[in-house]
Amino acid sequence: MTKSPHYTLHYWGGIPGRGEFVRLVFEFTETHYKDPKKPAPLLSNTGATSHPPHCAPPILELSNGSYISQTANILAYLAPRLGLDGVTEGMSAEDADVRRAHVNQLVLTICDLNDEAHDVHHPISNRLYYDDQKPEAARRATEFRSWRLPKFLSYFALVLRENAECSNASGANAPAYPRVIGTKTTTADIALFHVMNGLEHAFPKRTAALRQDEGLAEVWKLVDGVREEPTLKAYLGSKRRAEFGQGIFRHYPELDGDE
Ligand SMILES: N[C@@H](CCC(=O)N[C@@H](CS)C(=O)NCC(=O)O)C(=O)O
Repeated sequence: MTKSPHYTLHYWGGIPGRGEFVRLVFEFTETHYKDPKKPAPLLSNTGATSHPPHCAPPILELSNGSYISQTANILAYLAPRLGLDGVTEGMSAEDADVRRAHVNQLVLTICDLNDEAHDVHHPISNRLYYDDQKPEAARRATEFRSWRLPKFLSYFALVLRENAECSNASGANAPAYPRVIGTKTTTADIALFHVMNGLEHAFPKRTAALRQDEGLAEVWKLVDGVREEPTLKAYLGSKRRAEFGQGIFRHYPELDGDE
């Protein structure tokens, strides 16, 4: 009998952070994983992980003792194994490859948005405290709220509107809420939910205003649909879910505003 794979997620404790993209994928699919929250011994140390060493967490440890890092790369590895790559029965190998690449393209774009949200409160350096870069953070926040965030959300709304496979699906095949690609949940849908959830925490006024924008309605339908998925709902209400706190998505009222 072949043993089912087991996974250990190595990420900092106390915040959801980038580890949460991976955690949500495991939680959604009810995949067992360990989460020891002590990544430091694995960093830049081939003795602990074999080649190549890892620059920063999240790092995923696989059943065979290999380790992989970079959030989007981890999701690209897990997506086909957990049925979250958008590939459907009967697709040619070539079409399946393209589908996986498209899912990864969207995940990478979501990671870009994640990084920009982080850089609002740390525009100069991660090594400095927020208090040491407040004027720069205020300028960055204005740019983010007024330009970058609407640009990203308009892009994702476009992706959702243009997903004809999903909007044309009818009857039993019609999904209850939009998906970014195809009709089945992919890692990109889960990642988009996570970033939007973080943005709602960090920028409650700006995201509330953007909820009123009819052109972005599809994005919020996806966010609210993923949030209600039974396995994720149970996880989000559990003690395993860390608070956003002092992580990537921080709420500083002075950086928020409705425009
Ligand atoms: N592009 C990487 C970024 C990884 C990253 O910045 N990890 C953070 C935690 S969320 C970290 O610990 N960084 C330490 C560092 O960059 O020195 C990814 O998506 O995994």
